Amino acid sequence: KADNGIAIVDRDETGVDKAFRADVLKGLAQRQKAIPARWFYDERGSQLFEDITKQPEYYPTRAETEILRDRGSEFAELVGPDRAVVEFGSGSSVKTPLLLEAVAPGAYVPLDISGEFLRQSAAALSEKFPGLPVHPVEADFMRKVELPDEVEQLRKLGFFPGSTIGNMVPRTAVDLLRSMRATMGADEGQLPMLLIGMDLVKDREVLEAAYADEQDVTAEFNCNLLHRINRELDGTIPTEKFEHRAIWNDDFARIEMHLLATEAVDFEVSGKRFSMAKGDTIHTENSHKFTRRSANTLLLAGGWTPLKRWTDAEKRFSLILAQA
Ligand code: AVI
Repeated sequence: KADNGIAIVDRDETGVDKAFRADVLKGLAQRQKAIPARWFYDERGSQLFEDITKQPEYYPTRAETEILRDRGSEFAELVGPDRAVVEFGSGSSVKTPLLLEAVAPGAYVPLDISGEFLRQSAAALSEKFPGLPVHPVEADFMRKVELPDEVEQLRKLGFFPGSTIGNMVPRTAVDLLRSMRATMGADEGQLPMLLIGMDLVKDREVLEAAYADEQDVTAEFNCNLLHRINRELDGTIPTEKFEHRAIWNDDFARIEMHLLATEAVDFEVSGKRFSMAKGDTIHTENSHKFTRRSANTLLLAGGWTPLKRWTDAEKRFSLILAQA
């Protein structure tokens, strides 16, 4: 981290991302192998995620967009005009404009760890909303972020769509919700609001299909992690001996993605040897799903009081407005 809090990718002398290597080596050494989902998103992974959102089985993006499109006037009434919209993540080209059109903000502040994504989406947004001050901040929003002086006097509305909160275990999700409060000045007496997307518990078949589409785009997204490890960390993983699995874990109310070894395999990563028996898996992602009550409980644990909740017509996905 630089003094100003900006996250910088820390590479060794050969250009390897040290945090990626540390997470992979630690995760592969565990009995239940596991690699954090954040490492899916290299250039190819980000493109594959975009493709996933267009698959017929993957309903969350369409359902959330429907709510943003249909309920804008209701958000606007509760939120009021001239807020600084603070987006946690660099924004989607479809969802962000829908929110900004609805709430008539005084400024837009996207926060993202990747300066590249941030600059691209901030430029596209400025073009679409010529009168709107846009202040991108390159930072890790899992911690408190200093917002630009220009928005200090404006009331804040946090925006965290996509049910990305569901990719975190509850302990991490609560830490993030508390960091959001701190970033938006809740501890200094401001009363920020938060509009957050949370996917809903539903039939196992619907959920498992959303994470195992017919076209195998999600399978490719999952397997891309193995290709990334081989390419960036000198890996020898026999990728053709792994299969994608998406399984509903009912105890923890989450879809788990795994990479399953279809036969016994031995491989190296960064000079370290690993072996897996047939049927062993690498756990690559959790995607928690919520009920009205579990969503509210998580928000309350993170310091946010839910005010109002909207769902799409088929009740698959929820957007919740909360107050610090
Ligand atoms: C980014 N995140 C909310 C997606 C999800 O649904 O959990 C990531 C994803 N993984 C597989 N498909 C989509």
